[in-house]
Amino acid sequence: MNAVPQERRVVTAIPGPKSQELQARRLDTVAGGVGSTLPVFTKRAGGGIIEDVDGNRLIDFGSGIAVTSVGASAEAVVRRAAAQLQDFTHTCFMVTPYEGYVEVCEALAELTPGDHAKKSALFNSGAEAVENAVKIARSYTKRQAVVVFDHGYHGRTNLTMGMTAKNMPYKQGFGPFAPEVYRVPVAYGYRWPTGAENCGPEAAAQAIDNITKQIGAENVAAIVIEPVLGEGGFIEPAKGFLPAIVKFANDNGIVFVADEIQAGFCRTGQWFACEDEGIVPDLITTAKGIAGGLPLAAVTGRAEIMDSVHGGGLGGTYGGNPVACAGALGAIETMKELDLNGKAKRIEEVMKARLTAMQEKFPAIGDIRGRGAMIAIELVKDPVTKEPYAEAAAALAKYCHNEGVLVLTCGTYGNVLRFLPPLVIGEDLLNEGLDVIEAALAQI
Ligand code: PLZ
Repeated sequence: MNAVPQERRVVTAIPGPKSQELQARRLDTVAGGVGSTLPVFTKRAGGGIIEDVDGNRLIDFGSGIAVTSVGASAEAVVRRAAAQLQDFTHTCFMVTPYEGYVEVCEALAELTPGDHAKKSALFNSGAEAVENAVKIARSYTKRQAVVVFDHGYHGRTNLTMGMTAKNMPYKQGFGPFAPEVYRVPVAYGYRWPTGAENCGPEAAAQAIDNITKQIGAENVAAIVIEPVLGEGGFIEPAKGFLPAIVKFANDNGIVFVADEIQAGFCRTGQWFACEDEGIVPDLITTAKGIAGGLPLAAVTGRAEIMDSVHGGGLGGTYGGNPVACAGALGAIETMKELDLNGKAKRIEEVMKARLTAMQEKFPAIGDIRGRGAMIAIELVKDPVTKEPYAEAAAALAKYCHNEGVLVLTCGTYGNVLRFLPPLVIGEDLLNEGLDVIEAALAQI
């Protein structure tokens, strides 16, 4: 078993010579459109550490974009997936089914909010789950329009690209986009003109007004939102916004879809981020954290909505692959056994306390936000004008990378530094990563 030493170690330049050699080969053969945050090539990873081919050990504040919440080599994930590999790699659930798929759907029914009858369908990627949630909502409502939000992110396929707000790099040159996708305002408290206090109800009223006046509620099949907006900048919709949108959806026969692909599975200190305001979505999309790094995604929801689709209408060759399902069962077992919701809450406590202290020294930190192990700082040139400071986010990330701490940026304005450590990270590593971030802030 791979037991990566849980310590930061920088022994070469970042990236080191072996990574640079691999990067040169990569540039010759991998399409230029596929980027990498940091071209150090991974040798092994686990707990809170990524070890590269040059022997550097980086503190992982990215989790492969919120995927390896249980670590990148969690014992139960590896054990169950390896055992499944020995038995069979694939039959295709649509040809001859297997138990693992059913067990994952049972776990999803148990863990997702609400005590109504639920059913699930499994897929390979987050984007595929979102696409299928829209298919299911359209089939159920016999309507076409899909409502999404400013700063939302839902994927890179044609439909989900159209549902995603940000043009560069996701959409530029890739149109035309699917029709019947409409974008409305979201409750972004930090940047709401009349202040965060008023933001929830005001933004909900604006969104609902746009829907009723510009689309017509009776034409809307689904409202799709991330309960904490991820790629758009870790925006927690201001209090009151989500419940108002859910009520509007319920009152108008619209399917409310929570895209929990990034925020779900213990990441925010709850099984699902929408639980924070007691929201029970009609459909939930999951991926990323669900399977400890193996590709799996799901749509879970009210049985009558899920079952409105004709037999054979949902599927895909690999959807719910048996190895990925085994990995998911291992990841869920780990989340329960190690109380990773509790761990995520503790990570929030440590991070927010340290970041709040840093904000007093460094006015570039305009906002600190997020929940659990989904925490970010928004960087601004001036705390009054709140002018986005993307250069600072890039410079901070570069400093951290050179010092052996892997951090990611995000946000519509590219000015958000986000922290997504594996939930199993040791508190010493967490604090050491924060020390490096503090040193980086002192440099800019
Ligand atoms: N919905 C909320 O966060 C994926 C994308 C990174 P896939 N986010 C990371 C990138 O640059 O491609 C995501 C998400 C939410 C949907 C998706 C899409 O999930 O598994 O990447 O298709």
